[in-house]
Amino acid sequence: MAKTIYVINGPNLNLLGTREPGIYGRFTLADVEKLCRDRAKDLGFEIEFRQSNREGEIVDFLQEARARQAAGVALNPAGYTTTSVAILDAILAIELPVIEVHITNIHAREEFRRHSYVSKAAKAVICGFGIEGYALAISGLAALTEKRG
Ligand code: CA2
Repeated sequence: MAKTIYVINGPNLNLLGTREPGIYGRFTLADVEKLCRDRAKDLGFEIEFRQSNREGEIVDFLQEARARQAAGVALNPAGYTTTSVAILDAILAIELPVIEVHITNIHAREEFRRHSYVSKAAKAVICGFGIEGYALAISGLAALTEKRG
């Protein structure tokens, strides 16, 4: 049975492609989902694709990934990146590789976006590649999974 990778998106990412195209581009979250499914399929993985505007629901998704023995998680915590100790604690608790993804280069934007609680527990961080960053995270998780046997 193909191993599953969770792709979890935080608040407001449901608006992708409909607002602020100058910052986040014209691709929608449905386009991101298709990109993730295509890359995962090429690599022999399946995708659980989630989005929530609620912090606790993101914690629930992370715990679900653990319970379902997922290979790992690609997580764009969006606005919770800079504030959420609860999401940090969930990542520490689930003991799965979590790749933090940001569409934009958070280091080239406002100073407050640079601090990430999630980075303290993430296996790796990808930012600035646009939505291609999600595909890179899936490739990285697939490589890690192969390495671990
Ligand atoms: O670059 C990213 O992926 C971010 O995680 C996006 C977050 C932002 O708070 C982070 O600093 C960087 C914002 C997501 C909001 O998404 C929108 C998409 C379209 C229109 C408005 C918001």
